[in-house]
Amino acid sequence: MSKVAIITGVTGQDGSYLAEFLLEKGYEVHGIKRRASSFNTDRIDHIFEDPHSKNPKFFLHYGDLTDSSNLTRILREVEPDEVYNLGAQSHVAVSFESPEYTADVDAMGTLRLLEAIRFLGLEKKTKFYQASTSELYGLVQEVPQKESTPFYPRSPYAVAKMYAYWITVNYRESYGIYACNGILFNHESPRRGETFVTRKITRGIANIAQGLENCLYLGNMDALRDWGHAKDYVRMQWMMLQQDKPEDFVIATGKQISVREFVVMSAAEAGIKLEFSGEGVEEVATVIALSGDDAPGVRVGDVIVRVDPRYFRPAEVETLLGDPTNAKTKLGWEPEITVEEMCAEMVQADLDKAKRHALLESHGFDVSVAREK
Ligand code: NDP
Ligand code: GDR
Repeated sequence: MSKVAIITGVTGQDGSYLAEFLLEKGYEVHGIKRRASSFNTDRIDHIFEDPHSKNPKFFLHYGDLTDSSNLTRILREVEPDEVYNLGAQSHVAVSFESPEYTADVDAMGTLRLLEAIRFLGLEKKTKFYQASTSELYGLVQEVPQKESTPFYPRSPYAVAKMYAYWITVNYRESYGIYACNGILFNHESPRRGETFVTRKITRGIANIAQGLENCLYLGNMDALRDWGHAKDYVRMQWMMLQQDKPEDFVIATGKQISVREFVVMSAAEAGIKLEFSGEGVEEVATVIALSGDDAPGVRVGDVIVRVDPRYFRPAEVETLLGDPTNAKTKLGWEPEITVEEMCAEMVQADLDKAKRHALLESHGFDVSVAREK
């Protein structure tokens, strides 16, 4: 009998990689997707199976983390062996704009799922993974951050995730549910949402290189992050549910770079050498050399990166650096993809898209490039 898993947030970056991973392991996978006014399944379209096909292994259910009756019904129908709670309003900056909604989805949504497990008497059957976050460390109290480092959340998102973290621990201790937190540091991929900084950068550089945009506007370029690849991190989510006892783990690479360094790395991958000058809101990046043929849209001397204070946050998390020793020693987990390899993969994927757009445009087709509003 194959194991059965439910993934909330299956249409997101991690959900899509995790669904692929579990299907390859022979799981029956049930994803919960939100109703949207347009298609929102592009990250999972390639693994979607026609429900009329023989022995389908991948199923989608409409649902929402704000709706307990819906979550309880799906859990009752599916009776999963494992639940991966990846669904969230996951954008830190947006959480300042929509704090109440973020709390409802990210904090109460987690409680709703745990309560559904309890209400249905699935405490002994269903293992639960909570997508916790390095944002819990916020104003960091210790470097590098490990499982025992105190939390100091700095956004409505992080505060909501802190509730989710503790309610997961509480349901484990109170009801014996196999429930655990993966405290994941930032992880990226070509499937990363377009408004998170890495993808904003790789996509912006690719569009500028191909002449589709002129300038990339960013916020705090001094921010330091420990960036890994989502594929490595979803493997770890699964590993955490295969242990004898539930435990919380930090997942990170143990290395950090700044947003500015990520910009330079991304531009270099497109054959653009950049130099930063100026300070604060006056800081800019200028093209000082070009190589290869990926950037016909720019010339030496062009200013292609500027600061826009619109992207500053009311309270910032300046630096995050994780210590994944526990995951390495207890679970044998190691990240396999470096930040350089990940950046190269993301830039190449965005260049492919930008080149297709540029080609269509050069043949007179009207193609608009979606931008952050
Ligand atoms: P994404 O933003 O790519 O995906 C979030 C998913 O949650 C999407 O499928 C989204 O649906 C869904 N979702 C949003 N609101 C609701 C709701 N009300 N009900 C049900 N589903 C909802 O995030 P990631 O894949 O990057 O992250 C996965 C999880 O891990 C999130 O919980 C995030 O907070 C957490 N995390 C992420 C890290 C990272 O660096 N990526 C690091 C640490 C933690 P839709 O597609 O319709 O928008
Ligand atoms: P983060 O990721 O807030 O760490 O949350 P994000 O990529 O949004 O920001 C990283 C850092 O870059 C700075 N920054 C900008 N960020 C965005 N989005 N846009 C900009 O223009 C910009 N300029 C500079 C930010 O200020 C920040 O310091 C991500 C999410 O996936 C969370 O869900 C997850 O929990 C954490 O990672 C770990």
